[in-house]
Amino acid sequence: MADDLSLLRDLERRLLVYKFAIEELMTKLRILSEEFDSVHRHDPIEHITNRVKKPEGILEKLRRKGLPLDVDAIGEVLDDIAGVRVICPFVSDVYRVSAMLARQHDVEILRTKDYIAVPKPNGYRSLHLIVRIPVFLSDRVEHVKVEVQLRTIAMDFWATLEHKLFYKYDDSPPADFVDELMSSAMIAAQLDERMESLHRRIHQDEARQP
Ligand code: 0O2
Repeated sequence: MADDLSLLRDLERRLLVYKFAIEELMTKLRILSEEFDSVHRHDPIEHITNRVKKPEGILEKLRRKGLPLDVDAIGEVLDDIAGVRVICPFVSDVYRVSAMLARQHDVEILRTKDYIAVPKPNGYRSLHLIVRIPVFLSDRVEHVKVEVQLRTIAMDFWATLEHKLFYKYDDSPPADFVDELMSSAMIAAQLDERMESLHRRIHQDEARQP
């Protein structure tokens, strides 16, 4: 227990650099959002949330996965200590924001998981990027990993409610529950397609206007 307390304290100190990495990424995303809106009269970002994983959550995950309880190595073993979630109006915006981030020289894309192209078996859709960005401290530069989840409003609606509902089940939920979740995910995907098509038509009409 005493060991846990000192581990949690060390973790707390270690997490500061992840807060800085999130702040840097938030600034980058806000700039992209405002600049794109001003040039193209369309903001590809609806809103952004972020979180640094709590020390207790990190400890629990390390234990659950049988990973070493080494505070200095947590950045090597966990990719989601810092998390940023970008909610976009349309699916095309998800890929647009991801491409704009990838073009920045100080943003290194370490891994991409495209759960939009290939949704998870339960229907979960989102684009996940593990990025690494430099954080300039008083005496050194740290290269810090951040998990960026990009999704549409419809994908976020589904994922938020699925998370709430699923939490009640320690094991797998009943089969009819699974089917219902999957079919709601398909409805959300159809909604995304229809809204995307309206968006495309409106922009084509605007481009044709003298
Ligand atoms: P929280 O509370 O959001 O942080 P990992 O388990 O992270 O080591 P994995 O499985 O490769 O590695 O990660 P993946 O698939 O990239 O998913 C990580 C995060 O994506 C999750 O974090 C969720 O935020 C989100 N996610 C993935 N699958 C689902 C899903 O089926 N439903 C919902 N609602 N969200 C999902 P955490 O840590 O699980 O949760």
